[in-house]
Amino acid sequence: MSRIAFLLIVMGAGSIAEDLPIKVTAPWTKHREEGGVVYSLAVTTGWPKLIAEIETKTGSYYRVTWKMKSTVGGVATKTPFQLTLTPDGEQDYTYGYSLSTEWESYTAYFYTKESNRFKLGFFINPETELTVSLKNIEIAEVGVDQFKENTLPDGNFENGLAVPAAWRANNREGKFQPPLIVPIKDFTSGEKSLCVQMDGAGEIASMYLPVELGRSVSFKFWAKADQECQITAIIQGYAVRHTGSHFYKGKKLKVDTDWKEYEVTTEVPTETDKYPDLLYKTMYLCLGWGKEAKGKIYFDDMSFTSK
Ligand SMILES: [Ca+2]
Repeated sequence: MSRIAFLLIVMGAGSIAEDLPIKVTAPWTKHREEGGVVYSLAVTTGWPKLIAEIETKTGSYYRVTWKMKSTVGGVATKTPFQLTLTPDGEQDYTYGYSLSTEWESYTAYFYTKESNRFKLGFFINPETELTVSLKNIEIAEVGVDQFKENTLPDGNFENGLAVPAAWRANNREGKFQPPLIVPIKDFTSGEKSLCVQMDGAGEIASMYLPVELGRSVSFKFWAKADQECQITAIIQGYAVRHTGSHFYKGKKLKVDTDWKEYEVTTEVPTETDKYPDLLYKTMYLCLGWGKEAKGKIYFDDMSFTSK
C-alpha cells in the first residue's frame, strides 16, 4: 500500500498528514529503525521535552498522531507520559496518556484559537521509572465535517493491544484497577472489550475530542457488568485549562449483565462568555461509578460523533 493511501485510511479522507519537525535535545536520543526515525528517553529527574514547533492556521483544528511504546506497560494513575501544547503568547497545557509495552497508535486533537504558532512537547513524568520511544509523529489539519465520523480512536478495542490509548483512569489515588482491553466472547462483534474492575468509586476518562460550537454531539457505547450497577456517562466540557462556568452533560444509566447500547447527547453551547472553556473546542468523555460498585464492567463499540 502506498504511503498516501495508508495515511488516508489512518487519518480519514480529506486530511493529509505531515511529519512533525522534531527537535531532539539530550537526553532524548534519535536513531533510525525499520519503519522510521525513533525518539527515545529514559526516565530522568527533570522534565526534558521532545519538541516540535509548528506553524498553524488560526481558528483551525489539528490532529497529532504518533506511535509509542514503553518499557513499562499498563495504565499508571499519574499519567507517566504527557504532551504539552504551548500556543504562541499563551500558557502551555498538558494531556496525559497511558503506556503500552508494544507500539501503539496515539492521537491528540487541538484547536488553534487565535494562535498561528504552536510548540508541542512530549515528555515523561519522572515519577515513573521507564524508557519511552516514539515514532511516526505526524500532524494533519482536520475539518468540522470530519467530526460526523467517529473521532474516538479504537472504539471497538480490536487493535490487538492490552492498553487503551484513548482512555485512562481519572483519579490520582488509584483506588480501582486501570482500564484494560480483555478477550471477551459474548459481544455482538469482535473478540475484545474494554474492562474495569470497579470495587469502589472511580472514573475513566477519554482523550480530548474535537467539537464545534452549536452542533449536537453523541457519545454512544455498549456496556454490561458482572452484576447490576449504576454508572454515569458524561460529555465533559472542562477544557485543558478551566475557567468560568462548567459545562457538561451527564446521564445516570443502569447497566446489567446483558450487553445494551447507551447514548448521551447534547448540544454544544455557543455562550463562550459563560463557558470560556468552549474556546478550546474540545471535550472528553467520562464513565464513572459509585463506591457501592463491585465486580467487572465491560464497554465496547464506543463512538463520539457530531451532527
Ligand atoms: Ca470489541
